[in-house]
Amino acid sequence: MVWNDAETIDREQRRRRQDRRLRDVVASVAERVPFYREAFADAGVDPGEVEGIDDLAGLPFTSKEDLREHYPDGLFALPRSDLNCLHASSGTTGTPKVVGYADRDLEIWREVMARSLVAAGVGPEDTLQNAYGYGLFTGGLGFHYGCQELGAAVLPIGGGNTDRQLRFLRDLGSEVLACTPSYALYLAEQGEKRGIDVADLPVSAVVYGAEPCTDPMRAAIEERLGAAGFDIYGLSEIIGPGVSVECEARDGLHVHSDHFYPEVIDPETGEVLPAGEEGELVVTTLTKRGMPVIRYRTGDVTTLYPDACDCGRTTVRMDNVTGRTDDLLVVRGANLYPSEVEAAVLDLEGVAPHYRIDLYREGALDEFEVTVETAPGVDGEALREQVRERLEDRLAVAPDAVSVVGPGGIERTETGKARRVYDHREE
Ligand code: DLL
Repeated sequence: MVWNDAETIDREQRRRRQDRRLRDVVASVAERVPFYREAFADAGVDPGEVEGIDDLAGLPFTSKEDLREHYPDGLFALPRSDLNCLHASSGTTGTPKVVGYADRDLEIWREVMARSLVAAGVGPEDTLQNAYGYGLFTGGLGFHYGCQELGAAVLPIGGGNTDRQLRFLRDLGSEVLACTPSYALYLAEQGEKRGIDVADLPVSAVVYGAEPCTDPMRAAIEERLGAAGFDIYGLSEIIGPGVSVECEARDGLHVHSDHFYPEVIDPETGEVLPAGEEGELVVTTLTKRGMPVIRYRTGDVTTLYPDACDCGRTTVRMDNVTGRTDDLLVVRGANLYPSEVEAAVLDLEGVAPHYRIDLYREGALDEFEVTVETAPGVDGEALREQVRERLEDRLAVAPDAVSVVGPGGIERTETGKARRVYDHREE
């Protein structure tokens, strides 16, 4: 099932659409946004000469810092009177990023979210328990709009309040749960603790996103909730949730590329990488009006696959995002991504899909500690040795300490995004 023809059209036809839309958006930001006018001039780009996607690589990037520098609304292409809604990032890692939506942008959001829900097998007859946070975060309202467009019933419960979540999952019998992967696992654990047979609930699909989900985490969600997991990706700067989503083949996320054009670049050189190579995802909004962005550097690491999918969609697919370029930790001079720790230990039998990394500074030296959690009934001491060996084997820098804690020993995140890294070095 697909929501609309734009997902299955011939690639050439889509390409012509993308070319036309790119010309329009470039002309529009050059006219309306001083930041882009200057950026194009600095890069020697004449907006009138941009004919289509083939010219994209010559356009300058937009970064997170650009948004922050022009806080709150310096990148808006429309006056506030023509906007319909504003969202913002939490600002926990610096100045918030504010984004603005025109009426037409909200229509696009509804459309891509309806497409995404249909890809995950959700239908108008279903009820979706929406456990993403409402408010400035785009997760709650993005899913809400998608359900309304599709005609599915949405329960706008929002994040947290686990007792109430479990109660409604049981009493309303919702077929779909939408939340972060870490919260899906937390709900499963809490349900089990309260003697609720979570796998027996009617939930048959979990649409998870907003943070990375490793394969072992996905397997745990699917097994414990007795449901299929569908990864959905997005970011506020582009639209919110609904940039890409897995279909029933669950073999990569289909990018809604008639609205959001993806490229993958080498984060060091900025060169565009060929399909199949991993790098930083860069996205251009082709149809947004309130705050279009050209070549936005997402910081997310992925790979693009243009080959056909069994589901019939002809849109390009991306790998699930397991890390960000700015996640890079430098420990005693060696480079380390948290996802490497994850990949090294989470597939060991007996390790639960929860871990944390702590970094301290002892004098001039960095100290690096990893804590993992055991599944119930596992001998922690024996596992600790296995974990240590794995990490020493696979990482560029060996941990100074490895700790193993029992089930529930690693703090869970009830609302918002899970945190894995605690860097105490600047404290
Ligand atoms: O997290 C939008 C969203 C809400 C997506 C609900 C999916 C579901 P932001 O708060 O702006 O927007 O955070 C965007 O979160 O750049 C990624 O680093 C990360 N992220 C989002 N989805 C995924 C995913 C929302 N499926 C940032 N897998 C992005 C991994 C994800 N990381």
